[in-house]
Amino acid sequence: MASIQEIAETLHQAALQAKPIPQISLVQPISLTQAYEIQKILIQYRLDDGETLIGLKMGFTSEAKMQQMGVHDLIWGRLTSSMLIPNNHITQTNRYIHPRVEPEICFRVGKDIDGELDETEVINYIDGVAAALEIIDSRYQNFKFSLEDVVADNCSSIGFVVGDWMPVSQSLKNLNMELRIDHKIVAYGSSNDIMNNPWKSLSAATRLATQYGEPIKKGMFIMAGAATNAEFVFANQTASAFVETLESVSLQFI
Ligand code: OOG
Ligand code: MG
Repeated sequence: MASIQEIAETLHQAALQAKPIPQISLVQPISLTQAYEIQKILIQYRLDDGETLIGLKMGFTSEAKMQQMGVHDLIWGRLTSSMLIPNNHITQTNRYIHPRVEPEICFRVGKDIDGELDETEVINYIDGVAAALEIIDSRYQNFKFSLEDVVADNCSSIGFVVGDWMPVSQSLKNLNMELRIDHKIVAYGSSNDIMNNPWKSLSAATRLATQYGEPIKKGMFIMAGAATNAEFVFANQTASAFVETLESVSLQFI
């Protein structure tokens, strides 16, 4: 049986080398608590390599994502500095294993949060809202995982792109959201597909961060989770995310 440190090291190397590994749960059972411990150790390796913690991401906040991946519980992961890719830039496709993209909403934290907040309170702690594109790249073969596997793998995170920040006065109710690849709409939904209200995802982030003792600091980004299913993306394609009333985001895969 591998220790949690060994599993974290294996996942860390898989990401660095862009080489998939077998699902942990097929080799040995791990609990959800152990999965979050593995994630924490994995992130510590990145921080030791000079990265900084810049935010949190929520996952499986929409029915579309839960159906697509067969995982039906909220998950959360950590965002580190190397994951943030500037809007309208290019990215090298061969640094990924089997990248997928998904349209999201990102929040910027305006003051430190040190406890659980409900969806009306949390608004007062946010100073910007933006459309975002997340790139996910499960370290597991065939993008297949259990709840514990995906948590240990920092929720498949590898990169994200954020559009221009808009004021929080912006209503986030019922906004059309689209994912395009090479200008063709490949998935669409609404901001309400994110827990009926994206602010609820943020409230859940404050609850989970409090539960796991991870402080949410001023300046951090919080990704609310995809509104639609994710789509594979390949070299020589451009992926974009549109959220009605927000500035769109785009990334070219070369
Ligand atoms: C896990 C990550 C889920 C989301 O937005 O729901 C996620 C995956 O689908 O590989 O990022
Ligand atoms: Mg996501």
